[in-house]
Amino acid sequence: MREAVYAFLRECGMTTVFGNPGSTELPMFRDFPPDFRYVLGLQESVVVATADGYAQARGEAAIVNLHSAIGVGHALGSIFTAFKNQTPLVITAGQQARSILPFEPFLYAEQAPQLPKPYVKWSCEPARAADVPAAIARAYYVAMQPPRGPTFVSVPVDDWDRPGLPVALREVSRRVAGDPRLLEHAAVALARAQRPIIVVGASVARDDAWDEALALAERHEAAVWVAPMSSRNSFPENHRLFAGFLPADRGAIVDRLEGADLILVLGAPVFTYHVENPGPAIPSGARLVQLTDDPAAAAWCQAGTSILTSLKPGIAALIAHGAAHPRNRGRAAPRIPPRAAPVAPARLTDRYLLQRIAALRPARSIVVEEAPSSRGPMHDHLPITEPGTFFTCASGGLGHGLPAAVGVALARPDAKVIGLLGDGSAMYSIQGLWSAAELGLPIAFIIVNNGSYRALEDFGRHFGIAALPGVRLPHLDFCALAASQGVTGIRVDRCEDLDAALTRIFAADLPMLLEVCVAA
Ligand SMILES: Cc1ncc(C[n+]2csc(CCOP(=O)(O)OP(=O)(O)O)c2C)c(N)n1
Repeated sequence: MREAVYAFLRECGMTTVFGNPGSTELPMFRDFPPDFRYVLGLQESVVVATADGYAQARGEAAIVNLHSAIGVGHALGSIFTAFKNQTPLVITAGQQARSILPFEPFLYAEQAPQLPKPYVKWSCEPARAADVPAAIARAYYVAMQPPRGPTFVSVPVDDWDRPGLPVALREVSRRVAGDPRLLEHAAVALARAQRPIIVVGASVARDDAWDEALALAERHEAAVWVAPMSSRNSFPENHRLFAGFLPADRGAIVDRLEGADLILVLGAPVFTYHVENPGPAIPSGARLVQLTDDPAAAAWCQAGTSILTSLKPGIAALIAHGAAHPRNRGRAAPRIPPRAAPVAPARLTDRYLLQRIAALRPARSIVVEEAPSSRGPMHDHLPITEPGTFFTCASGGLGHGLPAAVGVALARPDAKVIGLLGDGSAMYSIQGLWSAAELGLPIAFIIVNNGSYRALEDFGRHFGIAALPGVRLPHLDFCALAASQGVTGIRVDRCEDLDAALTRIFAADLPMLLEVCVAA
């Protein structure tokens, strides 16, 4: 059976196996084919997040192997994130041998296919060893169907050395096409709108529809906002029509969208909220049209029309329908909020750091961000202007960014990867530094060290709490943590030293870590 699985994985291009091994999987790696490589992560949440970054950056599914129930348990937070990220992962996990399953053996996974639910799209433990290749093939096709996401196959350890039925790679559609009638209505509504606003979400980037979104916005002279908590970049943030980032707050969203007569949401839910706030979802007088590849997001959309479609063909259909309505040629220019003013080098703040990263980072470099309270300053001072150059997690689950940067760098050796990480966030998956060092990936890890869970301190004020326990992070030494894993670290706590340090880590051909001690 093992040969049949490897033959299928090879055909799909899944020749990089992300894993952390255990006794219940070892026969999977007997005669490990020389054209495959194994990427070792030192904890399973790191393994899955690394695979997530790799799969997203390639736009193809990645294969992961975890150790029985405990490995899946460790990985579950990252599986949740991969589900929210719509990242195609085929996750296998070891199970005890079939003949001893009734006797609750050591490392046995009880109800193995249930364990990662509901954060996998499909899961199974095949009834026979012979069916494992077919199960993995199904897991692959499901992972790649929109909305993409992780799938799971539990494999009893004795199966790998039993006969298996080979499976051939089939062509299975990876996109869905929207209802032409609804798309036509949407195109007409857009052409007739006096003040259309476009909201772009991560599915625009995931479906490689950057050019289409740009062309549509320019055709209709529509202001473009980024959907709340978007995990990918879908529009040039230095474009004259770029309006900014919607907050994850119902009332604040309505304020930003006020005055629109048509809100066209491309590839995002309507909307992701982080705080309670009563009231309508969209301003009164506005009509909403959503293009989404996610049937669930279409079903719970709070207003208007939802069109289930992959984003590239969906937006292309809106463009193909025709030019802006002649009546609208003379309509008022879209309202674009003013850009943030530059910050002076008075104190080493996260804002100043982000401004210098923007000035010094290599062309086409990719930012993988997990620095919660620096997200706003990043939006203000580090504009992302090219497609496929920004990743963060859609789930809000910390521990994704550091290993995801490793996966992105593995997939994109042509680009400098910058891991922009909070001190708290980095500690959830600090073992990822070891993988970066072992793989020799020239990632620039930048730790925004503010000595606290600053976002929670800020959030405490939302609940009227002035002082919170458990949010201070003194005594962490990131240079020492890096050095112990084979990564060179430098620490900076003065504005004067920042440019030289950034220049050095951006030029390095091995991973480096820059710990920036920032003022409040
Ligand atoms: C796995 C997980 N645990 C806890 C949280 C709650 N949480 C949200 S923001 C945050 C603080 C992150 O600290 P840091 O990375 O230092 O960034 P800062 O807030 O200081 O910008 C925490 C703990 C979370 N989102 N995910």
